[in-house]
This record gives sequence, structure tokens and C-alpha cells, in this order.
Amino acid sequence: MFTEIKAAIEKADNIIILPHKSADADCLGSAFALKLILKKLGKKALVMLEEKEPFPHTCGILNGVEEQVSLNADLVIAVDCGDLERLGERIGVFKSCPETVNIDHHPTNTMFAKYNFVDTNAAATGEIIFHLAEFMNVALDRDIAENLYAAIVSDTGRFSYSNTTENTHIIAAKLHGYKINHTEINEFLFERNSLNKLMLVKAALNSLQVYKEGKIAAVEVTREQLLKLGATEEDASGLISYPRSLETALISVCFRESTVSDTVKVSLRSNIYDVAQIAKQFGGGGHIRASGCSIAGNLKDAKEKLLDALFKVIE
Ligand SMILES: [Mn+2]
Repeated sequence: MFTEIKAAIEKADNIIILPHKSADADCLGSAFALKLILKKLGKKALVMLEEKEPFPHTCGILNGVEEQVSLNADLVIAVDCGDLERLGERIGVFKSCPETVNIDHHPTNTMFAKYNFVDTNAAATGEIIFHLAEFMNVALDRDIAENLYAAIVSDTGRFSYSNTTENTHIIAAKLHGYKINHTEINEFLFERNSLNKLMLVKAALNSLQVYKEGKIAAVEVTREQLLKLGATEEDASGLISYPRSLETALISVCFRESTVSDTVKVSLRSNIYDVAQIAKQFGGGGHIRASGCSIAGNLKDAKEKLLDALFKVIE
């Protein structure tokens, strides 16, 4: 319920907003929108990112993105974050605060805060932030509306994924009422790639493999490729859309070696199967149609384990 969250916000003076690590556009758009909403309520608020230098590329299209300063918070709010582990290094910031809120839309959310608002029907956390602003009687403005639009347009794949609802479009229509620069946001998020990012796409497509008569499509990128191209987590996050677009694919998967640890990051998509359950088997989570996990070990072993699990689902 929003009632308890509203009360917690009203009681607080200094609020830290925590996006999950490797934050995507829904997470960042929601976080900075919430910051601007809290400021309108007269609160001191800041977004504390895991990745500070450089800021995530997505921040380039968002409003209210500030330098990181510290704040002695009496309330922390995690956004779009399914579990505590996703807070990375900032877990201590969360745990040391007496008042904690968790606003999210992932079905695998572990309800880790004192006050939890998890709406799995929301296509994006941005939708929930929109409703929270309404509930708290905060009038939106163009800056907030643009952040929320970026959040929603990205998590819905430009209003194309199965999570998109009538409500998603109603909210988007209302955001348009603030004269948002939707073409610029779309261009920035979906149609501007650095050369290195396109080279990464090339490497991924080169690795394309299909299994089970094309029902499974997989790509992979190695640590060496990522380092050579200076690719960020953000650069790599869109690679899954290529195997996903194979017409016969029921499940698509992207494997990428971590550049900082001996693990393999796995992204999963499906329009038929519950890939959140598959990711969960490997300690990950996410949405029914889009999930992810990290598997310890080398690429070959991680692939074998994950594909084994997929073969069991497909059979
Ligand atoms: Mn999201």
C-alpha cells in the first residue's frame, strides 16, 4: 500500500534513492523522477548510484542527474531492485537506515524492506512512481515526465513487449501532456550506438548458435571482447534482443563473461516459458518473460549448465 510509504516519506527529511547495480533506463528514470518528486515535497533527496564514474550512459537523457554527494539519510528507497544483493556495494547504506522502502515490479522480489510496494502488473517501475506521485498529490512537470517516459518506453521495448497494458498507454498519454521530448528520448535510448557498441553487436552475432531446431537461440561475448571494446554493462545489456528476434526462438539467451570476476552473466527471454524460474535455479531472478542470473565459473561450464536447464524446459 502506498499509505505507509507516503507516511514514511512525509516523516523523513533526507532521503537516499538506491537504483540496482548495472541500472537500466527504467531503474534510472524512476530513480531520478522520484528524486524530483521528493524535492517538490520539500525533501532533501539524492540518487546514489553503484556506477559513479562514468555515470551510466542513460543519465545523458535524464533530468535532475546530480553529482554524488553524501547525505545522512533517515529514509532509503530502493527502486526497481528485486533483492538486496542487487544493491551491490550500497547494501550497507540500506541496512544502516532505520526506515526502508522497496518499490519494484519484479515477481521475484524478496520484500527486503520495512515497507514494500511490489506491483508485478506494472510494466515498468516508472508506472509505479507515476501512481505514487498521483497518490501524494505531487503535480508532475516536464522533467519528471521525461524521466518516467524514458523508464516506461525502455522496459516495454517501446510499448511492444507483453507487459504493455492499457494503463501503460494511459500513463504515457498523460506524460505527453507535459510536452515531453519523446523523439529525442527514443533516439537517445534506441538509435544512437557508439562504434564500439556496434562492434560488440557484431561479436555477439558472430557467436550466434541455435539448439533444439532453433527453439533456443544463444549469443555470447567473452571477457576479452568486452575489455578490448571497452564495453560497459549497459553496452552489453541490449545484446539479448538479437537472438530474441530469431523467428523460431522460444527461449533466447545471452552469455557474457564478467570483466571483474570469475562469473558468467546470463540474460534470458521467452514469450512462452517462465524464465524467471530458470534464472532462480541459478540464484538469479526477474520477470516471467525476461530474467537474468550469474553463474560462477568459466563460459563453457556456465553454458553447459544453463543450456541443460533450458533443454529440460523445452522437452
Ligand atoms: Mn524495471
